[in-house]
This record gives sequence, structure tokens and C-alpha cells, in this order.
Amino acid sequence: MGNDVEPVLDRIRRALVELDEEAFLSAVEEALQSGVPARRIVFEAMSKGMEEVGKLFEVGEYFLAEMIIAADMFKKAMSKLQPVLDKEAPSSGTVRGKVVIGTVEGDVHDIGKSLVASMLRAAGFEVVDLGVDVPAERFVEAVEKHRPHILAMSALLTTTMKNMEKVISLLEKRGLRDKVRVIIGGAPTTPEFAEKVGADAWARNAIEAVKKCIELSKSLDHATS
Ligand code: B1M
Repeated sequence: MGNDVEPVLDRIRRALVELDEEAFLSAVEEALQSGVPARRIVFEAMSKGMEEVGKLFEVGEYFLAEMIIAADMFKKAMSKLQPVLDKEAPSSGTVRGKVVIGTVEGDVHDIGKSLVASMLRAAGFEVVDLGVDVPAERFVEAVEKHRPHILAMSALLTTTMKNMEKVISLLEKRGLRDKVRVIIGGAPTTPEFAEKVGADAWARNAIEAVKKCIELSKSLDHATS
């Protein structure tokens, strides 16, 4: 499967940007039926479409309503794609450890966080999803309660990414920082920011997040053995 896939991916991306739900969902279905891997549909078409929707919002061509419609379309498509993504996961069946995940306080963006959560589950992690707008205290309580190997935080707003630092400081205050590995991600974050706030890892997207969490869980195995 090569360049012949590009036209349908392009139609999916465009239909999402144009908020044409019918064309969008039928192009997603068509791509699935013709054997296009679900991850290509999600990452090469739908995620790119969402970025464009964001750009149109930024320049004032789209408003909140359009972002809500696009998010709703994305979620509808995900309900079809999720079972296929799960099957495509390289290592389903392997138990890799526990992850607590959430979107930080003040931030309600959940599509990327949920994608990371579901791909981690498919890769064999047990995932406790705290949802969105999660205060630092609740992240820390969840670490105390669930004793995860990894704490994963998502932020989509430049105004909320600083809340990741709050969580890490609170973990330190409670003496929990060395008991858990921390990974962060989300559009405004960078590897430099991750380093600055004291996270152990940063991932650009959900695929990379799975790779990094596997590495982190291995590093914990070494630390505890
Ligand atoms: Co909002 N929004 N939004 N929004 N929104 C952005 C993020 C924005 C970039 C749009 C823009 O202006 N270009 C902008 C932020 C600007 C900034 O701070 N730099 C923005 C804004 C301003 C806002 C509001 C403030 C608008 C307003 O009210 N005036 C408001 C804030 C609400 C709040 O949170 N308090 C708001 C609201 C919303 C909606 C509710 C309408 C809706 C979200 C619906 C939902 O999530 N249920 C929404 C949407 C849809 C977007 C855009 C268009 C798309 C986000 C998305 O779902 N992408 C977005 C534009 C953009 O991102 N370029 C935008 C698809 C998803 C698969 O990708 O979430 O990036 P993403 O996740 C990726 C990676 O980032 C990464 O992997 C994921 C999958 O590959 N990743 C991780 C994410 N978390 C990770 C964690 C990890 C590792 C990787 O490890 C733990």
C-alpha cells in the first residue's frame, strides 16, 4: 500500500476541516474497508485535519462552535477506529505496568489524551484515566492510591501546561517523586519544557508516547531489580 492511499486520506482530512460529517465518516469507512491502517487514518489524516481546524480558529475564520463540531466528528470516527487500532497494536497481550493519565487543571481537551490512553491500553498497560481538568492534588492522590509505574499528563493550552510543574512539585513534597516516572505531552509542550519541569520523558504523539512508556517501564524494572 503506497501513494494510492493518499487521496482517501486527503479526503478524510478535508472533510473534517470542512465539517462535512457525512463525507468524513464515509471516507473513514471507505479507507478502513480498503485496508488502510487505522493509525494512518488517525495520524496522517484526522490529526492533520484537527490542526487545520485549530489554525482556522486562530485566524478568526472558525469559532468555538466549529471546534466543537470537529471534535465531535473526530470522536464519532474514533468509535469505529478504536477496535481496529487495538488489533493493530504491536504487543497486545503483554502486561507492561500501570499508568495514571489525565489532562491538567484548567484544560478540557481530551481527544489526544484519550488517544494516548487507548494506545497504551492496546500496548498492554493498565490505564487509570482521570479525565480532564484534573487538579494537581487529584493526580497526586491517584499516584498514592493506584501506585502506578507512570504518571502521564496532557496539556493543550500554553496557559495550562505550567500546571504540570505543579503536579511534579507536589509529588516531590509528598515524597512520591522517585516512586513514579513522569511523561508529559500535548501540542504546546516540548522536550525542553519537559526537562525544565522535571519530567522523565516527553512524547510528540500517541505512538511515541507508547514507545516512551515502554522505555520508562523498562527503566523502572532495572531500578527495582
Ligand atoms: Co481548543 N485550542 N480551545 N478546543 N483546540 C487548541 C488547543 C488551540 C491550539 C487552537 C488554536 O488556537 N490554534 C488553542 C490553544 C492555543 C494555545 O494555548 N497555544 C485552543 C484554545 C485557545 C481553546 C479555548 C481557550 C478557546 C476558547 O474558549 N476561546 C478553549 C479552552 C477550553 C479549556 O480547555 N479550558 C478551547 C476549547 C476547545 C474545544 C472544547 C472546542 C475542543 C476540545 C474538545 C475535546 O477535546 N473534547 C477544542 C479543539 C478540538 C481544539 C483543536 C482544534 C484540536 C485539538 C485536538 O483534539 N487535536 C486544537 C488545535 C490544535 O491542537 N492544533 C485546539 C487532535 C488530537 C489527536 O491531537 O490533542 O494535539 P492533540 O494530541 C496529540 C498530541 O498533542 C499528543 O498526542 C496526541 C495524539 O497524537 N499528546 C500527548 C497529547 N497529550 C499527550 C500526552 C502525552 C504524550 C503525547 O504523554 C502523557
